[in-house]
Amino acid sequence: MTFSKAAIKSLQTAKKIAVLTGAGISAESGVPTFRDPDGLWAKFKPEELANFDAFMSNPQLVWEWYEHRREIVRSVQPNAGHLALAQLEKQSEQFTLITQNVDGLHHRAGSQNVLELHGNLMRSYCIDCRQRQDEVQLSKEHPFPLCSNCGGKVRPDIVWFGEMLPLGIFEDAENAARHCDLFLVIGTSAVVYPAAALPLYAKKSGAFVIEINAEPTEISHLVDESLLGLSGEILPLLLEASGF
Ligand code: BJW
Ligand code: ZN
Repeated sequence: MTFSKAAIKSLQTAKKIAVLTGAGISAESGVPTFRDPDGLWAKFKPEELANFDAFMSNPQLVWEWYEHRREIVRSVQPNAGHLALAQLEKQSEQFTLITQNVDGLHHRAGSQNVLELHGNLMRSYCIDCRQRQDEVQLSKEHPFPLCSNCGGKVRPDIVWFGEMLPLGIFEDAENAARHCDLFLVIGTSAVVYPAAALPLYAKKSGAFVIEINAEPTEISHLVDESLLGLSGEILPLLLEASGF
C-alpha cells in the first residue's frame, strides 16, 4: 500500500495527535463489530439489549449477552493495530486515544492515555447506590447480580442508547479533537453520536484527518485521507512509511 505525501508528512510533523477508534480495530482480534453483516446487531437487536428499559424488563437476558461478550474478550489478544497505536503514543509529544470500545484491548496493548467513551465491559455498578461491583458471578440461582452493599440490581458499566457519556470524558475527548494537528479515525462506522462528531470538530479546527476503515463510512467524504483496508495491516505500514 502506498500513502500520500500529505499523510506521511502529517504523521512526521504532528505534535498533538488524537485518535478515535471503534469496533473495527478489535475485529482482527476476534471481537465482533456491531453493524457488519456478521456483527452483534445482526443477531441481537440494540433496542432489546442496549438500553436501560431493556435491562429493567429482562436483566437476565442482558447479563447473558454481556457475559458472552466478556468471555470473548477474555479469550482474545490485542492485534497489530492496537500495538501500533501504543507504539505511536510512545513516540509522540502529546497523544490522546479516544475509544468507543468497551473491550479494554488498548490498555492491554500498552496504550496509556485512553478515554473510554462508552464504558468498560469488565466493570459493573449498582443502579441504586452506584457502588462499583466488578466481581460478577452468574449462576442458575443468581442469573443476574445483586449489589453486595444494598441488594440493588447490578448493571454493566456500559453507556447505553439515550444515556450520557461518563462525566468529563467526552469533554476531554472534544478538547483533544479540537486542539490536535492530526486526527486518526479507525474502525468506526461513525454513526453514533456524540463520538461521531469528534472527527468533524478536529477537521473544523484545522487538523489533518485520516480515516482507516474496511469500507467507506458516513464521514469518508469529509476527511483528508480515507484509507480502505484492515487497521491491523494499514497502521503498522503507515507508521513504517513515516519512519516510526
Ligand atoms: C474495520 C475492520 C478492520 C471492521 N479494520 N475497519 C439522531 C441523531 C443523532 C443522535 C441521535 C439520534 N437519535 C438518537 C441519538 C443519540 C444516540 C445515537 O447516536 N444514535 C444513533 C445510532 C442515531 N446516542 C446516544 O444515545 C449516546 N448518548 C447521548 O447522546 O447522550 C445524550 C442524550 C442523553 C439522553 C437523551 C438525549 C441525549 C450514547 C451512545 C452509546 C452507544 N453505545 C453503544 C453500545 C452499547 C452496548 C454495548 O456495547 O454493549 O456503543 S452503540 C454501539 O455503537 C457501541 C459502539 O461503541 C458504537 C459505535 O459503533 P462502532 O464502533 O462504530 O462499530 P460499528 O460496528 O458500527 O462499525 C465498525 C466499522 O469497522 C465498520 O465500518 C466496519 O467496516 C469497520 N471494520 N473490521 C478496519 N479489521
Ligand atoms: Zn447498591
